[in-house]
Amino acid sequence: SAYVQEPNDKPSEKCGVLNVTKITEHGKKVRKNWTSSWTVLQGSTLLFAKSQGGGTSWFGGSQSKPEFTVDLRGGSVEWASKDKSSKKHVIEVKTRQGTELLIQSENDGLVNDWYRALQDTISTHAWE
Ligand code: I3S
Repeated sequence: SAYVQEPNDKPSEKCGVLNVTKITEHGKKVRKNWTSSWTVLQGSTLLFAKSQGGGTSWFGGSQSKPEFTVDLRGGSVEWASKDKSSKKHVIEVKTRQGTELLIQSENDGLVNDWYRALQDTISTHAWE
């Protein structure tokens, strides 16, 4: 499925369930801990909350506050190389704060959409 650009320039908003792990924090390697996370892209911020069941939970709901957020401004997104993970369809996100994340799904169309959305976000907010 193709990523569809909104016709007008409203702030990017996208959400869904992805498998996520940090691999680096403050520039230091950390142990992988793949977790299914409810993921929201809101403006230039990427937010993660614990995924609840089938992924139908809404972020603003009472039990799901974000566990973790990253600022994408000045960051980068690329397809993770094979040595980063044995999984398929893995995106590597690097932030200016020295956090590196891997995000993944078995659904390649879904991951492609996220890749495009994250790249668009980073280029849109490059000069802030
Ligand atoms: O990059 P690694 O160390 O091979 O990552 C794998 C490990 O983190 C493994 O956990 P433990 O070694 O802590 O038991 C995970 O279960 C795997 O999923 C990790 O590798 P993948 O290739 O799935 O990202």
